[in-house]
Amino acid sequence: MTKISFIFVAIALTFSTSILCQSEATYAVSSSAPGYKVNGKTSKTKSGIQIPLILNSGDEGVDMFGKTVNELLVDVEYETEDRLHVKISDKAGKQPLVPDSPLGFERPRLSSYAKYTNYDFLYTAKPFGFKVVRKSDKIAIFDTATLPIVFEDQYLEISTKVPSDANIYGFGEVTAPFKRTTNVTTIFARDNADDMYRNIYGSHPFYTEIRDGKAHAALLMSSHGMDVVTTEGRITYKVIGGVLDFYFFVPKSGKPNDVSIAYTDLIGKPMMPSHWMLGWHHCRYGYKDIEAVETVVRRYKESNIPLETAWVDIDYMDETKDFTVDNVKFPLDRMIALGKNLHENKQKYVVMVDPAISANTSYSTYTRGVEMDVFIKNPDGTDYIGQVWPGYTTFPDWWHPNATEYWTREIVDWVALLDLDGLWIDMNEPASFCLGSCGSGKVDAGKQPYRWDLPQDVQEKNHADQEAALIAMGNPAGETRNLLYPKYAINNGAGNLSEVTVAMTAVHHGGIPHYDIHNLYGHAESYITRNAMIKHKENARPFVLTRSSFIGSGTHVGHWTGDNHSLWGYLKVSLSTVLSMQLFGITYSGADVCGFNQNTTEELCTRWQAIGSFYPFARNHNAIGQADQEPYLWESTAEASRRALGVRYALLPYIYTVFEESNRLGTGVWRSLIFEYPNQNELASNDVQILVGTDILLSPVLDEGKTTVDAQFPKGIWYDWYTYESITVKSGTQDVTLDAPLVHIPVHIRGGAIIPTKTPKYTVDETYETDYNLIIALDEKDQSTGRLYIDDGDSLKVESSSDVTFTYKNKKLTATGSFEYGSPQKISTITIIGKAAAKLSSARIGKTDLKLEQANGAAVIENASIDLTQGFTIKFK
Ligand SMILES: *[C@@H]1O[C@H](CO)[C@@H](O)[C@H](O)[C@H]1NC(C)=O
Ligand SMILES: *[C@@H]1O[C@H](CO)[C@@H](O)[C@H](O)[C@H]1NC(C)=O
Ligand SMILES: *[C@@H]1O[C@H](CO)[C@@H](O)[C@H](O)[C@H]1NC(C)=O
Ligand SMILES: *[C@@H]1O[C@H](CO)[C@@H](O)[C@H](O)[C@H]1NC(C)=O
Ligand SMILES: *[C@@H]1O[C@H](CO)[C@@H](O)[C@H](O)[C@H]1NC(C)=O
Ligand SMILES: *[C@@H]1O[C@H](CO)[C@@H](O)[C@H](O)[C@H]1NC(C)=O
Ligand SMILES: CC(=O)N[C@H]1CO[C@H](CO)[C@@H](O)[C@@H]1O
Repeated sequence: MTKISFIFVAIALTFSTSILCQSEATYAVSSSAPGYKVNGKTSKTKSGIQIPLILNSGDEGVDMFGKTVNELLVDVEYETEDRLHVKISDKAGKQPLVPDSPLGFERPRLSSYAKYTNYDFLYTAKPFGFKVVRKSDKIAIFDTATLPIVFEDQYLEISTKVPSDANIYGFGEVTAPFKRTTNVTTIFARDNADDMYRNIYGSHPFYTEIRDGKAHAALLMSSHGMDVVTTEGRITYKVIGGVLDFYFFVPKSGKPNDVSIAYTDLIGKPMMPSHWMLGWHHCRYGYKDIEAVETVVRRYKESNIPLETAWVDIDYMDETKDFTVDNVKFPLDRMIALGKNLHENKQKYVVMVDPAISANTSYSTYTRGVEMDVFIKNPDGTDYIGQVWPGYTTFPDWWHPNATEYWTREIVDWVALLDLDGLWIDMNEPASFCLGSCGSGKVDAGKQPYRWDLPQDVQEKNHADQEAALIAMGNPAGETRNLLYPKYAINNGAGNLSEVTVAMTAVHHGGIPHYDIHNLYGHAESYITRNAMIKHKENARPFVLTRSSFIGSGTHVGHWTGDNHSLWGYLKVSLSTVLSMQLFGITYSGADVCGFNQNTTEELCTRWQAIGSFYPFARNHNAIGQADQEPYLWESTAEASRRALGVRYALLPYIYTVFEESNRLGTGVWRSLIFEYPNQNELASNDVQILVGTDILLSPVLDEGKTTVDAQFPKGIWYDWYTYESITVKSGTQDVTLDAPLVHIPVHIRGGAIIPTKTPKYTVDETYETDYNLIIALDEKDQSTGRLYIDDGDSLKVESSSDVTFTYKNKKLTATGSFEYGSPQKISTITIIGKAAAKLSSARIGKTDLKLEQANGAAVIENASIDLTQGFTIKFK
């Protein structure tokens, strides 16, 4: 048996109180708590060790915000070479866990431990504290030793030491800069229009830290509400339930990308999009009728701005009820015809569906749900009623044994009827407009006004009534915790936990209070909806876009960052929110281009279309009542869109290849510079330039009135996409001011890359019908490499694919790899850029000469017509 790496250090640590000065009492840490000590023998388990703990102060806990749990177990599992699992739980096993299921999180089942690990687990016995140490450089990447652990039924606290000004990325979902600074990040799913720094739709208690050029990461697997305090020298978790279930990711290389790979090894790899999903999407809440949508599709075409997918928001519904249409404004025959027309033009069709179901006995989706008994319950067993767009609603309980069958039928019937290509699932935090319950039995109770439409005094009265009703509803059977008002009030942007959502005391199947699985609701709906889409079309990659997400959602669905605002600040922060999603494994993500709420301006929309054209998921979306923002409305916006989307569509084979890598490995589609150049600490806060994969660098204008960009370029040669002009950085990084007139977005190709492209056409399909082209961008050694992945672009089970590596070296281009993909694929134009390219005058493949010309500072072969059915070599002179 190989040795398990742990060291028993029986030295009591003393806690220094001098570092605990906190200005805001709420965020103070519990230096006064007694902590725990090891209580008896550490035992070996199948996959590691188990350490019993007992309260350090005899039997008196301080009950800071809940009931102290006296006896704990620490299960340490050496899961893989780069992943360590440390779970601190109550010995009695009463604390609720994230359900071990696809609707929660499916844990790996281990029967052995990793024989070699990149980390050591070290602990102290009295008080108990632990460290995770990276073996290669002995750095403690997680170290709880400065503060006592607190473990109460409704309050858990644990802290780790970090260096000052630590490079912390992650913790979300939050609308904030990419690198997290001193602040509190609250994690609790909430419907809110991208309130800066506050909790919004998704829950991801995960972070990556880059320290001295090396990265590691930690996940707290919890579905409970929490505050994460990132402050000078420390991260503190303050969680209102469950257990302390940590995973640490310590790749040997210390490369940030390897952290993403290790994280997604646990939570699942990001979904693989179809070709068409990478096209441009357009949507708006507030199109007044189907004709308005048809007009948009037509005007896009007249303006020659690519449109791949037309979306319809809740406007199409009959009184905003799911799976119905408004017979006057969006009659069914016209809705069906829209889909047919789109498909005839090789375009796609997506509509919105909300989880809340109108409590209306003449609505069959509701009555079927009642028959199958699938809705969330009040503590007394009656259906729980909230309020969403259609008025009083019920909410499917995804954990009910009938829920999957129920929802699948509703989805499949609807998607088949309209011949939809995808679904957009919104309001799944879940959002509800009452405080907790709107009252039992509100069935067929009419469509009451929305809260915000009422006079202030009426709103206040209603709120007070709802609060009283909520308290009167009482706790689920056997529940002793204070679910409505836990003593530790997380910094929830909505106030009390049951505000704008389902009551914490509402009950899911098996008696689970909503309190324990609130953050999983949107994730569970995502999983079931995705499978319903697969049921509809067995072998098409399902398209589901969700608002609320959880650890692992990216395996099933994409995400848009929610209801942002048409403001310059939101344009800027959209880049960091999309970057954070990449870390969470939701690589297919993007923000509403031109902004959702508030009126956009021509300049803002023009700049937003330019960078938005490169979001992994790229869609213009606007809110009801706001100024129109279709990109064809202003000449500058139209021109910027045509140009930027021209680049995106040209890059589709490259972007698709990056997605394939993301799907296989877990790496980001969008990447921050620091993740690719971790040793350049001056890039640590740069969240305004973006790498698509490793080879395409975007430097957008994000400020009003500016026509230049102050950009940072890392070491290497960077070629301007449009002119092939180069910037050479010999070492470190270089600041460069780039020209960026209104319709222009600077795009650079990394020297050393070979980029596969296509000739951009109006739709993705038409673009894919053109031949492949290659851009060979030479590095300082006149070399470069690149990869091209090809499959049919839509099958869930890929039957055949090609995976080609291109290498340029010593004036020779070689293509090697696998060439299984059936349909004929050809390479047409090959463009070589870089100083050495100017000296090339001829090229040969086998015994055939290829015509090579010098044009615009590049050596170009046109109409090469090289079959991609086997490897080849081209020799240049
Ligand atoms: C911290 O969050 C608050 C909002 O809660 C925000 O106003 C402030 O700017 C943030 N501070 C930093 C340093 O990011
Ligand atoms: C599931 O639905 C059926 C009706 O289709 C119902 O008879 C049954 O009670 C439901 N199951 C549960 C667990 O509620
Ligand atoms: C119930 O649905 C029917 C059919 O769509 C509709 O006419 C009616 O107004 C709805 N009733 C309520 C109370 O919302
Ligand atoms: C939260 O609930 C408490 C207790 O009922 C109440 O006093 C307080 O005003 C509520 N807070 C908000 C923001 O509604
Ligand atoms: C926004 O645009 C709408 C529609 O053009 C207009 O009615 C409204 O007054 C504008 N709002 C503001 C704040 O300018
Ligand atoms: C490549 O083919 C196109 C269209 O067939 C033609 O217009 C062009 O002149 C050709 N270029 C070269 C260099 O032969
Ligand atoms: C950062 C920012 O611009 N926040 C704004 C978001 O939108 C709300 C509502 O319009 C404004 O009040 C905030 O200032």
